[in-house]
Formats: sequence, structure tokens, C-alpha cells
Amino acid sequence: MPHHKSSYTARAASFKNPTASRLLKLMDEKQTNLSIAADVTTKAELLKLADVLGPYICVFKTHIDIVTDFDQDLIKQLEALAQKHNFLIFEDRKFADIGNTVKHQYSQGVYHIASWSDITNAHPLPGEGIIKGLKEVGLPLSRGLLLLAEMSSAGSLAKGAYSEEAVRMARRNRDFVIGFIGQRRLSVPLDAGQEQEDDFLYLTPGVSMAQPGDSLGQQYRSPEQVILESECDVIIVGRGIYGAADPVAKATEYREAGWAAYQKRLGV
Ligand code: 6AU
Repeated sequence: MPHHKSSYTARAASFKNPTASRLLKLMDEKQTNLSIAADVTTKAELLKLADVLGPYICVFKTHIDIVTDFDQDLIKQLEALAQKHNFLIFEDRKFADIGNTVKHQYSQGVYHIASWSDITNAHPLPGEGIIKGLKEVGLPLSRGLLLLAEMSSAGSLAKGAYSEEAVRMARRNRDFVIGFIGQRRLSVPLDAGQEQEDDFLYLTPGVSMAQPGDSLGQQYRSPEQVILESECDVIIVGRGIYGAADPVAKATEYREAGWAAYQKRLGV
């Protein structure tokens, strides 16, 4: 059976990475494939979103470097909320340098990302060394990495052979690379000796039920297009939720739309 036709829980067993299995199971437990892109710039707003939206999401996605009053207590409180509401934390760092540099960026500096973020992401642009560097830090901590195989923005250069190479890099590092940021489930010819396609998670940004895009190149599609037509696993929604007058009501709508599309995909 193709991976996207199996339930999230059934797929959990084929991942050795504990973060991937945990995510897949908690999605079915909480009945949500919604991730919030919490792109707010104060500690108070970020924690408020995590607390009020926590029950409806599987992944809380941060851009920690946009928080003006960042401090260690923010991390402590965010981790407590992740426990309380059972969601994973994803720092959307988009690493893009050589292995030796990203290793330090991931573990050191002001943010110590590896110490609190279950998932992070990286551009495959520099080549496989970026994965090796991040893996040295992240694997002992059971973290998971997503590669940016495609982007949602207009004119993105991440397409075609570039995206396919991202999949091949991921196959060679399946202990740490749990999936992709992408716009659709990618189908790449099997490597010599491979009998079936490896399963990977696809987390997809550029989701809105109201807008076709923004003024800076972002392009939006609906939850149904992402989960059903493009066979991705998680919808990542930012302004469509936190920018609304009632974020909890909006999160409920996106959660229901994403879940209905998943059930349709499974044929239930
Ligand atoms: O829903 P929005 O447009 O308000 O926010 C989308 C979020 C932002 C982006 O930094 C991020 O998703 N994003 C990413 C990620 C998650 O890596 C990749 C991409 O191709 N497009 C994109 O918007 O936090």
C-alpha cells in the first residue's frame, strides 16, 4: 500500500527515529495534522498561542530569532506547554551552511536550539555535510530533521533535480532525516537495491483557506489540496490562524479541514 494511504499510526513503526514515530502517533491520538506557524515577536504572544492553540495542534513551529524579549524562561515555559498539551516543538531555523558551522549554530549561541526543539529544518543546498553536522548534535538527543525539498514562495529555485536530490540525501540519512518541507509528496526513482520507497513525513506551509498569497511572494493552497491532492501529512498555518480575530476558532476550522482531508485520503 502506498504510504499516504496508511494511517499515521500504522506508519509510525517504519520510522526508527523516535521523534517521527512520536509525531505520527500523537497526530492520530489528538486527531490533528495541524501545525501552527507562531510568527509573533514577543514572549507573551508566543506563550499565549502555545497555550490556547496547544490542544488543536500536533506541532508548534517557532522562529525563535524574531522574539524581541527572548530569554531562557521562554524556553522553559514553552517546554512545559508542550508537555501539558502534547505537541512537538519545531524551530524553523532553515540551516544553510557547511556541516561544521551548522553544528555550532544548532547547539550553541544564544538559543541552544538542539536542547529544546524536537524538530528543525535545513536546506540541502550545501550538500550532505549539512546533515552530517546537524546529526552529530541532534541524533544523540533523538531529534529529527526536515529537509527543504521545495518552498511555497513564487520563483523558488528548489525544484526538479534539486528536490529529487534532497530525497536521495534523506534516504541515506533516514536515522535523522524524518521528512521534508515540501509542496507535494515526491516520487523519485528507487536507488539500486531498493525495493520500495522509504516513508517520509511531508510538512507543508503555504496554507490558507482565505487568501491566494501575500505581497511578498507567499503562495497559498487549501488543506484539502495539500493533504488529499498533494498527499502531504501536516498543514502549517501561520497568519491564517494567529492573524485572525479569533485564533482558536480558526485553528478549529483548519484542524477540521485537515483532518477531513486525511480521512478522505484513507477512504474512511
Ligand atoms: O502561513 P504563513 O504564510 O503566515 O506562514 C508560513 C510559515 C512561515 C514561513 O517561514 C514558513 O511557514 N515556510 C517554510 C517553512 C516552514 O520552512 C517553508 C516555505 O517554503 N514556506 C513557508 O512559508 O513561518
